Amino acid sequence: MKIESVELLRVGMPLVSPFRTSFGTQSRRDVLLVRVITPEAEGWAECVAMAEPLYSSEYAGAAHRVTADHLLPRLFASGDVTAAAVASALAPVRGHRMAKAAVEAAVLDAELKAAGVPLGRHLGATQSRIVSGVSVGIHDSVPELLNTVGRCLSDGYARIKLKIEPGWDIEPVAAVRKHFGDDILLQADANSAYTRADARHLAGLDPYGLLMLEQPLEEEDVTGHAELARSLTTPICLDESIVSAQAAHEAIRIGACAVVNIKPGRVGGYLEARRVHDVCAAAGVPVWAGGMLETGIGRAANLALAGLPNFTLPSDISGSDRYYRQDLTEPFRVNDGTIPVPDAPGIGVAPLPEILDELVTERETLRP
Ligand code: OSB
Ligand code: MG
Repeated sequence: MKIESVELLRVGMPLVSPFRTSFGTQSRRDVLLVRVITPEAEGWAECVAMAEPLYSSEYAGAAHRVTADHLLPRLFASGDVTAAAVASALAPVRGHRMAKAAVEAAVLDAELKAAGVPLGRHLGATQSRIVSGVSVGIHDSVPELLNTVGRCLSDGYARIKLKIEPGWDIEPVAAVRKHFGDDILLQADANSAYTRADARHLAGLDPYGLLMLEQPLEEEDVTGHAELARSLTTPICLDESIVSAQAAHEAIRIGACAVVNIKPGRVGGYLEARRVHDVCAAAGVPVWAGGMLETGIGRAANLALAGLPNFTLPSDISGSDRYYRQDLTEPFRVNDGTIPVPDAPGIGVAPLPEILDELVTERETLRP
């Protein structure tokens, strides 16, 4: 496919309410969008890097610069491109997986839109609806948390994930379990807020029947997760630590996780995400689709990936209205606790032009 130009857009998206995690409070998303223009079709992708380097080392401003200054020149130099060849063209650049993922995803969307093939079908999705869970931020008090969780359950969400940190862990988990009963699907995510020395404390979560405890220790401490896994009955899920299919393979081999959260941005793209899925499937480790407060652009593509057969646990893909009063695309809605996988070509959606114009803060066009 011949690329005529690539547009990098920055969009400011206010969140409906602040989202607090162990790494900080988000009240706005600073989104980098990648638009690939070819003679046959236009492809769109969203970079999941956040405004600040707090979840991981990447952030939107850096993703924007590395894409314009280092990734696109390499993509352009490779001549006619296919999505399957993007990763190897960008491989000389170390790291920056979220930026690379967005470039590859935009090329893939253009390619599939030109061919009339939906992303789900291209990736091998076997499920047409994705079970929708919700990630509930850290609250100021337990009563406020119970109120939020109650609202999520009445909105039909099939699983609740509580963000935790030291000082907000056993008590909120115990309170939610007691108030809503043993039947609700419940899990916790620490975003690496603990250390190996907290093993005894974290065992305090074991009585509450959590589906999993996500990323208690820091990204690099895969060995620590393996040790911790041996001292807890709650299954460990890794998010931040799983940066590639290789990392997934090794984490599973040493017993660091019984479950894997898959985020395409974190692993460098949808094609690598599928390899992570395959490695986990071969090892009998179930996976689920994570989220990064995506707009409809990223949400659509994540739904396609989540249709693969080993995505057997509820996702973090909630409805657009969980985060945005006005999404960039037609909004995604939860129905009976699920969201359908888009079935139109490519990711199946594109930004609504008038909404995009209203929210865009910066545009840069690059040409071969
Ligand atoms: O750790 O899963 C995470 C949001 C931003 C960064 C990291 C995480 C999250 C979430 C929310 O938990 C997922 C979502 O609803 O998009
Ligand atoms: Mg997480």
